[in-house]
Order: sequence, then C-alpha cells, then structure tokens
Amino acid sequence: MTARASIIASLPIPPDLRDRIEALFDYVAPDRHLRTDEVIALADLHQPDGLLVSLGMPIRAEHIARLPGSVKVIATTSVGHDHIDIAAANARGIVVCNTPDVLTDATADTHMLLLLGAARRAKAHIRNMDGAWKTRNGFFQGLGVDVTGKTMGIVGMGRIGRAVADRARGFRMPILYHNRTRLSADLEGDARYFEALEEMLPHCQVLSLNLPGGQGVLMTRERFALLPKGAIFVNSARGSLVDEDALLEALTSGRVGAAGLDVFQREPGYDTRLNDAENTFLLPHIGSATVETRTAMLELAVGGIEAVLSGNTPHNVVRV
Ligand code: 8YV
Repeated sequence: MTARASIIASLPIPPDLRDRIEALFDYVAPDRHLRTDEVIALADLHQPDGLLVSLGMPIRAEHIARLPGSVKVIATTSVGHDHIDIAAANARGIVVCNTPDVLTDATADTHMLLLLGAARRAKAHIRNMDGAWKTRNGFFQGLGVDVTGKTMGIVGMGRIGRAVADRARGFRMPILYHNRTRLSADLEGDARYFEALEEMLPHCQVLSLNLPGGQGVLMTRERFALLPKGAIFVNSARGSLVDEDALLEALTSGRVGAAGLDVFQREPGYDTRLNDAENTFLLPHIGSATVETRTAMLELAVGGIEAVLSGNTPHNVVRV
C-alpha cells in the first residue's frame, strides 16, 4: 500500500470540513490556533508532507530552517502572504500556496461596511443602542457625512481594489487609483490613474487601502497631511501600511474626518487609542469572515496542497 500524504494544520477546522481533509490526507488537527514553535515541534514529530497555516502564524526564515525536510508545501488560508518568507521557503524547495479570488467579494463588502460605519458614526450609535437607547439624538446631533458622490482614491487596484471600485460606483463615487502599473483600459474603466500617490492624495475625499502588506509604511504623517480636510480613511488591507500615531494625529486635527479600520499594526493587541477616538469604526480583521468565503478559502488551500503533492502546479502557488 502506498503511504498516504500527511499534513499538519495550525488552525482548528469544523468537523464537516475536517472530514474532507481526512479523505485526502493523514492529518494532525489541533483544537486551537497553534503558535509557530508548536507547529514546528509537531512537524518534527510527524514528518508531514505539508502544512496548513493561517495568517496569525508567522513563518520567517529561521522557522523555515527548523522545518523537517519532509515538508514540501505550505498553504496559508489567506490571500496575504506577508507572514511567510516565500524566498526562504522556495530556497528549501517548499512551495507556498495562498487563497486568491475566493475572498475578493467578502473583503470588498467589509470595506464598504468600514466606509459606511466610519462616515455615519456607527460606533457612537451602536453604543447608544447597547445602552438601551437612553440618548435621543437631536435633529443636528449624531450626524455623519454622505458617502454618495464622494471621490474615492484607491491604493492598490488588484482584485480587491477593483471590487471596491465596483461597489463605490454604485454610490456614484468618482474613482481615482494609484497602482504600481496602470491597468488595461477594460479593467480601468472610468477610473483615473495617478502614477504618483502624492498627486492623488489631495483629491481623495475617501482614501482606500487595498494593496498587499509587507512593503513597509505607506501612510506616513506627510502623506496624511496631503489629504483634503475631513477625508475618510479606510483600510482593510494591512495595518503595517499605516503609521498609527500619524493617523491618530490626523483624526484629532480633523485632517482625517473618520477612519474605518479592519487591520492594525498589532493584532489582536491593537492600539486602543484608535477606539477611544470618536471618529473611528473598527472591526477585528473580519474582511473574509463569512461561512461561504472561509469554506472556499480552506478548500482552495487544501486543494493547493493536494495538487503540489501530486506533482502539479496549482494557480494559487505564490511566486516571488
Ligand atoms: C485573513 C486576510 O486570511 O486573506 C488575507 O490576507 O487578511 C484575511 O482574509 C483572515 O482574516 C484569517 O486570518
């Protein structure tokens, strides 16, 4: 009998999905999210062919170096792969897979939730309802600002950025974008391209971050200062892209009128001054958190492991 391939997961998986994995692999399933060191220790013990990991588990070069030679593939249940040193993995012959496409719509939906929640001061209103609606708002109290018709500047016009643009068009928002490269005319549509981010920022009544992390801080104090007064800032990409002290200053000065954030420099131990600010609407990194999307992400990640272990190159292999 040929030995079955084996994998170790770093995250707990619901029973029905676990059955599907067990049909394919021998499988070490934890009942909680494991730390990198715990996964390495299990890998040492079980000598698996693959690892199934999640965003909360950093895999840097020093971790890769400690993995047993049996590991041929690592699949992360995320589209972002800034938590994995891809070059170090590839150098050891380990292929890395991620979960593109399947989370685009859920993440773009969350992005609009952040935008609307920030613009309409949802946090204060939710607190009021949590307190049994003790405070009746006067006609000119608790007001937000319109989203409809505001100009949105998108940084990162990949799949998620374009899905955000599609939704924003439904709010009759003119779209500007900054991207490493200009999109083809069919993908660009009516959006206006800015090669220089600095030139786009003064026009952004709404600034939307939709680019991958892992490239340092994009939104510095100087760049926040270029926004029009009262701009709404929305980030569902990565907290590492933002100088949070600079954002707090901009929220206090009113340069940024409101911010909707799903991601933070530190997660989960984020800087709670961001929540103390009245003009923020915060979510705990739930961009892709729907039943349909998380199921599809898991299936894509597991499918990637299966394909790689069968000698194929699936479309969700991460390339450096
Ligand atoms: C996370 C994300 O995967 O895919 C990404 O890069 O940031 C999210 O979809 C998800 O929140 C699980 O941590």
